[in-house]
Amino acid sequence: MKITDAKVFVGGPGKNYVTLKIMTDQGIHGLGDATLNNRETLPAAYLRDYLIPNLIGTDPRNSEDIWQFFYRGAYFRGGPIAMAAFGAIDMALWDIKGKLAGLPLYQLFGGKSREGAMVYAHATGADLDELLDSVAQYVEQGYKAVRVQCGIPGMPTAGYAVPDKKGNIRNYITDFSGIRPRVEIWETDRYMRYMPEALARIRARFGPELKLLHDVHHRLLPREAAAFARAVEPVNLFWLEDPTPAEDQDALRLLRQHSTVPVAIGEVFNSIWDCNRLIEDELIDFIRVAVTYVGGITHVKRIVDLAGLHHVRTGFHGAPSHSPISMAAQAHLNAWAPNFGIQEYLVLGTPECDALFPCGHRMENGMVHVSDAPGLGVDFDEKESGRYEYRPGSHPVVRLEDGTMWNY
Ligand code: KDG
Ligand code: MG
Repeated sequence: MKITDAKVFVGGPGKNYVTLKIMTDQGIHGLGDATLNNRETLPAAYLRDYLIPNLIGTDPRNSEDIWQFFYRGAYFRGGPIAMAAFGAIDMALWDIKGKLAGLPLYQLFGGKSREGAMVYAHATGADLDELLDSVAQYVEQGYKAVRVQCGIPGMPTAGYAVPDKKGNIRNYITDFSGIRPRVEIWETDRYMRYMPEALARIRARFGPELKLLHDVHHRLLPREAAAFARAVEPVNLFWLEDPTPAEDQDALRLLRQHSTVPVAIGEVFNSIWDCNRLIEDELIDFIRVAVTYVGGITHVKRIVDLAGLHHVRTGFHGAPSHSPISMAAQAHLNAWAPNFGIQEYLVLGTPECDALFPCGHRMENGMVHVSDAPGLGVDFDEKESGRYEYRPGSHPVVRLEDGTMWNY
C-alpha cells in the first residue's frame, strides 16, 4: 500500500483550519488537523514544502516509522510548527489504519473505557453578573462542568477570555483585524484581590455539584500562584489551569507545598519532553496537551500512558482553534484512556462547521459519545472548503501598566 498524494487546505468558518488530506493507491484517504492558532500558514508550508514530498510513496500503515523519520530526521527537533505538521500526518495515518481495519480508532487503542466523555464549556462575562448568566445557560443545556472567566473591576482592559464590554461576546482568541496584535493590560494585584471572591460567589450560586474550572493563562509568578491557589481552595475547583508560565517545570513545586487545588497545565507543550518531569514528580493533576500540537496520536498516547502511571488525568485542549478532525482524534482517545479526566469542548455544532466537516460524534448533556464509523469518524467536504480562504489574525499581547511585556 502506498501514499499517492496529499493536499493541504487552509480556511474555515471563523477560523483558519489547516486540513491535511492523504490519498492512497487503495482509494482510502486519511484526514489530519495542523491548525496552529494564528500561525496557520507555517505548518501548512512545512507540510507542503518538506513533509509531503517525503511522504509520497511510503506505506501509510507504518505510522510509527513515518513519525520517527520526520521527528529524528528533522535534526532540529520539536517546536509547535513541526509538531503540528507531524500531528496532522499522524492523525491521517491512524484514520487510514482504522478505515483499513473497518474499526473506529478507539478499538485500535484498546476499546472503550466509558460510554460518554465529560466535557467543559467556556462561560464568560465582562463582569460577574454577566458571567453568572453565562454559567446558567450552560447548566440549563446539561453541562456538568464549566470554565469561568470574568472581567476584573478597575482593570484597564478586559482580562483573559472575557468580553471588553457587556454583551460583546467576541472571539477572544483571534482578532481578525490583522497580524498586528491588540494590546491588553494586566494587573496581577487587582486579579488576586477580586477573582477568589468572584469564584466563591459562583460556587454559592450554583451549589457543590457543578464542576468549576478557571484558567489563569500563565499570568502569575510561582509565589503568587501558590497564594492564589490557597485563596481559592474553599471553592473546590475541578482545576486551576496554567497558574504559571508552562515552560518552567519547577514553578509548581511551591504551589504544591501550599495547596491541594488540582492543577492543569500543558496546552502549549509540544512533546513528552516538555512535561515528563511535571508528570513524574506529580506536580500536576491534569495534562492539557492537544493531539494537534504534540505530534498526533502516536506521541500523545505516550504522554497519556506516562501520565497514567502518576495519577495524572487527561484534560485535552479543545479551544475553538482545533478543527473537528483533531477533536475527533481526541474523542477516540477520551473513549479509551483509562486515565481520562475531562475534555475542553467548543468547536463542533455550527451548521457551517458541520457542512465542512461532516462528523459522527455526538454531544449530549455535557458528554461526547464517540462515533462507531471506521477511522476518525469525521470527513472533509473539499467543495465546501472552496468557500473559505485564509484570513490573517492574531492573539492579543499583554503588557503590565508600565508597559512591560507579560504573558498572554
Ligand atoms: O491560541 C490560544 C488558545 O488556544 C488559548 O488561549 C486557549 O487557554 C486556552 C484554553 O484553555 O482553551
Ligand atoms: Mg488554557
